[in-house]
Amino acid sequence: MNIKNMSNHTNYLTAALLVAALPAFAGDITGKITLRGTPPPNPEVRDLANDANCSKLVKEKVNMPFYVVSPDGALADVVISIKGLEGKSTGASAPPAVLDQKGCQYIPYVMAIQTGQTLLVKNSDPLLHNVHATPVKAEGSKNKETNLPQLAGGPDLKFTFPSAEKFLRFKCDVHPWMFAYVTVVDHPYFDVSAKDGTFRIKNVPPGKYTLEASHRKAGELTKEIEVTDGPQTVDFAFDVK
Ligand SMILES: [Cu+2]
Repeated sequence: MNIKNMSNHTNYLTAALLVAALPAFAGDITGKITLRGTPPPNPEVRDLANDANCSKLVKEKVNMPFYVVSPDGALADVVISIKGLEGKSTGASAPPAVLDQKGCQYIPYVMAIQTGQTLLVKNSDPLLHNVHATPVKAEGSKNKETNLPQLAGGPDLKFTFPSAEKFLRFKCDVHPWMFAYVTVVDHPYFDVSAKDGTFRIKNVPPGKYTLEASHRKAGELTKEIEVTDGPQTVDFAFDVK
């Protein structure tokens, strides 16, 4: 072996060792959202109970889901999202998200999608709904107001939103109590807290970020985080507002 070959061999070895020593490329963030204090009672949707058609579909009492809290204080419908990863949307190739209309209510009440991701709105009711997306007219936002009737058994409606927006409101122009809030995020690193308050954001690239938790009524909380190799837990506790 001459000197030149020996040198090449050493370089290969060094490269292999470097690759092995690199940290994993992503970390998972999990956590739980809780609410301190007793929220005001969710108001009953009397208009639904009084509607001749909708009342046939829903037998139980319906309340506006302003605060969805479990007995142990777990808070649902909180959007948890990382700031600083804007521009990394994979929405165009992501599977569609689904917003259903069932029992004259939007299900889910709060959800989050990516910019460019297809949102399918379904009508599972045997009656007409009118799906009305009402983005705020913010400077620089390309999100468009859209208003579409959807007959019973009609095909799914498709929506996409090019700009990030928090709690973009959907309403129904036939049933004035029907609302849904769709947060649009410009990357895939977000989640919405489940009924047990938990959330999971997967495969976050390493870095220092602000993690933001937003609830329609309780407001916003932020925490500074650093994502490195492996999982970490970040919890948020809201106060009743
Ligand atoms: Cu409706």
